Amino acid sequence: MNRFTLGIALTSAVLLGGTALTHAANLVLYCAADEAWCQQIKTTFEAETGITVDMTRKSSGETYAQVRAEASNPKGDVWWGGTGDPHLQAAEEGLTEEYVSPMRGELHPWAISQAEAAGNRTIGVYSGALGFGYNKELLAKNNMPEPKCWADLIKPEYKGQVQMANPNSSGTAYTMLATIVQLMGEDAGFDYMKALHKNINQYTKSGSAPIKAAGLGETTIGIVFMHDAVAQTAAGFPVVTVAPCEGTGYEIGSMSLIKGARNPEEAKKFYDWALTAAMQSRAQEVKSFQLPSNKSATGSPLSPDLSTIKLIEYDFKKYGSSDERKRLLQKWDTEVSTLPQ
Ligand code: S7P
Repeated sequence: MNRFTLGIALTSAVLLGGTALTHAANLVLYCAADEAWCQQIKTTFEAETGITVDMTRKSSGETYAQVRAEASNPKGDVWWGGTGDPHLQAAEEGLTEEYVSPMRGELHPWAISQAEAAGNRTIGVYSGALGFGYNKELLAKNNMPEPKCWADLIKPEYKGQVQMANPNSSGTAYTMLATIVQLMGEDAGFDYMKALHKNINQYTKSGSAPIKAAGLGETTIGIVFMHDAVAQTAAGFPVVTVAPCEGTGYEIGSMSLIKGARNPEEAKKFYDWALTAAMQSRAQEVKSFQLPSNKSATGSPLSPDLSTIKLIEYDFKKYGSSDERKRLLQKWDTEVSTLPQ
């Protein structure tokens, strides 16, 4: 190589290197599960692919609202996790992209049904049942009976002792509202929510916050997904998990590609990766005890066993539809949240 060709080769290498740097692969991830799990996903995906991830953690309802607000100028690429209802609503509103992953054959039927219900604009990544948890030390200290059923939570002895999230921001709390309506019928369900309101000490923004507060002794009871209550016990807090005696609803935590994403190739790469057994098996390392959607993923022995819990036939299509979700939330806003306590 003479001096001239060497010069060209070096210049090209510098230019190519520069180009590679300025176009560094990137992915904007909206993550709606627990913060620790979202962080684990970000760092593992970065380490395994070299793709930099810009991750924001928000609750399910908030993430949906953000995706909707940004629809004319999308900033996010993938929306991973959070309850399935807002993912279904986003699919119906054309906010998310159709995609059939080559990983699909490895998933449980419930994860695929979620995709089919949304014209392949979302897919199930995990599942878990709704319930509540309580702080056994506080309960004993205040001589309160052990709550076992939804019906117990509206008893006067629990006044100011129950915490749940606001269903507008939280997928957990929306699942609770939709569960109560499906279990009791709409009129009786709203009467229940009004009675429960009298016992609520705070509506939090995030769905898992009430059981974290129970663990710390800031509330006696928290209405949450059962896996979030189990996580507090696993972390050493005096929390007992309850599967309500009347039966309960459940979630299909979902993942969607955002329509008009700026990094569609990286988004699909993430999507396929997030459906692998290896990725899903790591959730328990950060005390996320949902049931994985990949049939070969290793779940935790601490995960609540859905086959032993009385589950309702949760109508995901109806309660994830745009009209129904808006209608129920509006009704809760006007008829429940404004009531005096
Ligand atoms: O913490 C895990 C988890 O319960 O959080 C998700 C939840 O939708 C996000 O929190 P919000 O209730 O605040 O929306 C659930 O999907 C998940 O199981």
